[in-house]
Amino acid sequence: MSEYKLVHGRSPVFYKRFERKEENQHQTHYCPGCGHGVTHKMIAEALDELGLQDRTIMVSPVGCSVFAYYYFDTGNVQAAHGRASAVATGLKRANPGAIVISYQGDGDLAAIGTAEIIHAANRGENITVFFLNNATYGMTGGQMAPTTLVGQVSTTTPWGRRPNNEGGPIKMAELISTLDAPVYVERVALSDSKHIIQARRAVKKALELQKQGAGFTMVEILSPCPTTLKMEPKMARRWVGETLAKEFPLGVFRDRKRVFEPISVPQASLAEVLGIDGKSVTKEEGHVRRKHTRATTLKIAGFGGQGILLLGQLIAETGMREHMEVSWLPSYGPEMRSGSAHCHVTLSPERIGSPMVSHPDILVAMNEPSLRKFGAQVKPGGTILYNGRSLPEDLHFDGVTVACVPASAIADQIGSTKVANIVMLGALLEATDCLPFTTAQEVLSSLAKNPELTEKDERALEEGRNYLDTEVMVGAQAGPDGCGE
Ligand SMILES: Cc1ncc(C[n+]2csc(CCOP(=O)(O)OP(=O)(O)O)c2C)c(N)n1
Repeated sequence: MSEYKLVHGRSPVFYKRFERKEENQHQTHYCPGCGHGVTHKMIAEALDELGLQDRTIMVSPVGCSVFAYYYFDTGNVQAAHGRASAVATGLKRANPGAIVISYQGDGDLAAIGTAEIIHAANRGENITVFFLNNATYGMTGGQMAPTTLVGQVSTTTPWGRRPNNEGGPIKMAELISTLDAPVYVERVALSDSKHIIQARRAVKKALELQKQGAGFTMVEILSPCPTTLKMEPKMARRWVGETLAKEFPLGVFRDRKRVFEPISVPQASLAEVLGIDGKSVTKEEGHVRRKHTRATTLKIAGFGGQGILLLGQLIAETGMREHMEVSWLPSYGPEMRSGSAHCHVTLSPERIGSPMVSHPDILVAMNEPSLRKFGAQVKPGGTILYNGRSLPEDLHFDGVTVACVPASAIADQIGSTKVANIVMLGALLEATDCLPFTTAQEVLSSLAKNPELTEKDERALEEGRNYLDTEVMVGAQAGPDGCGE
């Protein structure tokens, strides 16, 4: 009897066990006959054959492609709808040794993410894009996609797509290959075994080119979505070959060497531009780094026009000059003035994972609505600075230190309501000791443009600090100051 060898098995690039409910463990998220499963397999096998698993980062955006992170035992990053190629750009630039894959559907890549893909391709980012074109919005139940065929019925074109109303199908492979930078663009189809073998070759080639640092590569994969087509899997495959591939011809649209050499920015020149010395900072070098052993998080909130975002930037800049890792995340309404505005700031001795601050150590509330909205979020032992002479009668915050500073009134006395945020900065530095006062003074004077306002800023910083003595601290408990010790 001849010996049998197992030739088909689960690729080691897939997790051994998928994160699914127990009763669904035997199946994937994908519908029977869906092209995503086949494409996953091709990518996993190619990564394995090229020995790239440990260097790979998959970017999964919104759509059925999002499920990729349940299957690939590689690095995984989930991106907002359409933003995968922009996120992949950042990942690749920060980790040039990584193999970065942007895995996108047609709604994602050719509708909401059109700008991102065009510009990533035009810059010649050294990433690989696998573009799954199933001519529909699969995940949301079959709305028209940019690649839906003329006459094709979808939930948003029940009469069939009409080019004079909805435009015609967008041919991304052709469009991308009009740009100078892409090195490899091919369209393949999952219509039958012969074409799947061709698709497999294209997938592997694109990854191999990325491994060589060749430049931007994209494979458009025509794929069946039996569920939205309301067809048996076999029929859906045939439809891909006989109907979809007629509108989207298969073939290689670009296969050539890079026309632009990749730019490499020497660290020194970047450092010069940013006005920093370019050396990495050791823990011993930073005074504050040694003092703080954990991150200090702040939320600064008020209304537009109060300098809320600027106050956050000043704090972040001061932290930066103290050799700390910093982040600043603004959030504001569409109105420039009077709408609500807040920002999240983190000062940390270590790299910062996320700039979001849900429970701050310190809240600066420049108006009453902000105090009501964010006050309860402050961590126990933290600090609230409130722009007012006293707290509203119905508000009490247990376990936190509250400092009421009439920053707007003080600013008015100085001669400009605009400097209320700087009064608060002075008070904040005094109340929490989280950054040195002298460094904040330096930051203020280095940003100075208008001498009259500069003088007011300096006074405001000083008066904010002086105002804050122990008498205005309500509910203070000795010790915690909201800063990492
Ligand atoms: C910003 C945003 N807009 C819209 C949606 C809703 N949405 C979820 S999936 C999807 C369509 C995805 O279609 P496609 O990229 O073709 O992927 P498929 O599911 O067909 O693989 C949409 C519109 C969303 N999640 N986020």
